[in-house]
Amino acid sequence: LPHDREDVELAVKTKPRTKRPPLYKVLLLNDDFTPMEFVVHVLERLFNMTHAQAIEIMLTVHRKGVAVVGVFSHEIAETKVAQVMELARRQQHPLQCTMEKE
Ligand code: NFA
Repeated sequence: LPHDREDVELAVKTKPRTKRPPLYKVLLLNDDFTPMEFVVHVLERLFNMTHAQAIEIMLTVHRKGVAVVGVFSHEIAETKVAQVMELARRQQHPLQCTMEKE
């Protein structure tokens, strides 16, 4: 229990703060070489999108250069980025995936 003057002061003034962990957007970047069907496949497999959703997001990346494909905790976002990069590397596609704090 606070007893010193300073501790009492703090106990009165300090708002209880519930600290939520920050969220991270996973971004997919356009390029001129990765086949559209491969991007659709990645979105279906790693981001649990339906075929229609995956086509829609792939076309957004294709037209606009970048799109958010999901929002996750830091650890999950890192894993998703690594999984996309690994699938692309295995097929020798230049597809790029990054994350940024929301
Ligand atoms: N722009 C690529 C093409 O025309 C398709 C693509 C979409 C690549 C989304 C990367 C991300 N083949």
